[in-house]
Amino acid sequence: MPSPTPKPDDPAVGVRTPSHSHAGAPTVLKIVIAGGFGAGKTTAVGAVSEITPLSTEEYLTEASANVDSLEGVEAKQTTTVAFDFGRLSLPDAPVPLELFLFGTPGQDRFVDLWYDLSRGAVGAVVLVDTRRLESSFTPVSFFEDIGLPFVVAVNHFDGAHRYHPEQVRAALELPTSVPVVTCDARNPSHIAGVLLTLVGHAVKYAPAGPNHLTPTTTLQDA
Ligand SMILES: Nc1nc2c(ncn2[C@@H]2O[C@H](COP(=O)(O)OP(=O)(O)OP(=O)(O)O)[C@@H](O)[C@H]2O)c(=O)[nH]1
Ligand SMILES: [Mg+2]
Repeated sequence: MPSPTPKPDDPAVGVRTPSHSHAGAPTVLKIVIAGGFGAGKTTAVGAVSEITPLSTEEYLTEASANVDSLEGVEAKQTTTVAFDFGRLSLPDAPVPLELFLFGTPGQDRFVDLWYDLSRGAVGAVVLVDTRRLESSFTPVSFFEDIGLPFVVAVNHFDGAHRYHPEQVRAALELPTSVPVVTCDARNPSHIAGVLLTLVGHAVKYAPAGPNHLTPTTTLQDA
C-alpha cells in the first residue's frame, strides 16, 4: 500500500505553505474533498470552483450494479473514476487564500487513489449523506489513520431527515475536536464556509512537519 507520508518536494504536493509565501501573495493550499459514494463531492467542487472543474465522470453501468449500491441515490447516472479538480481564491479571508480542491472517487475500491490525492494536503472535507451514513465510516477512518485533519460536512439532500450535527458526531463516533457542520453541496457560499472551517481546523491540528501550516492567530480565526 502506498505511503501516506507527504513528500515536501514532490511536485504533486502542490502546496505552498505560509513560510514559502511572498508578502501579499495568497497562501496556496491543497484540500481533499472526500466522502462516500454519491455524497456530493463532484457537486461541491463544481459549486465553488472559479475555473471549469476538471472531472472524470463515467456512466454507471449494469456491470457495477452489484458493486455501487444506488440505494438512496437512484437517480445517479455517473460516478467519479479518478478525481475532480477545482480552484477557489479567497482574497478577503483574514489571510488571502488560494485553494486547490481535489475531489476523491467515492467507492472504497479506489482507496489507493485517496492516498495519492491526500499527499501534501492540509486537510480534508468529508461530505456525509445521512441517508447512507455507513458509507462515511471508510473516509473518516482513512483520514484518522493517516493523521490528516478533517471536518465533516453534512450535505442536506432534499427530503432527507435533518439530523443535528451532534447526532451525526455521535453516530460517526467523532471526537469533539472534529468540526461537524451542515451544508448544501450545491451552494457556493456554504462550501466556501466549510473550506474556511477546515483551514482554521487544519491550522490548529496540523501535524508538525515542513509541509504543514504553522498556526497563526489570524488563520485560526478564519
Ligand atoms: N438535492 C441535492 N442533491 C445533491 C446535493 N449534492 C449533490 N446532489 C446530487 O446528488 C448526485 C450525486 O452527486 P455527486 O456530486 O456526483 O456525488 P459524488 O460524491 O461526487 O459521487 P461519486 O463521485 O460517484 O462518489 C448528483 O445528482 C447531484 O446533483 C445536495 O446538496 N442536494
Ligand atoms: Mg464524484
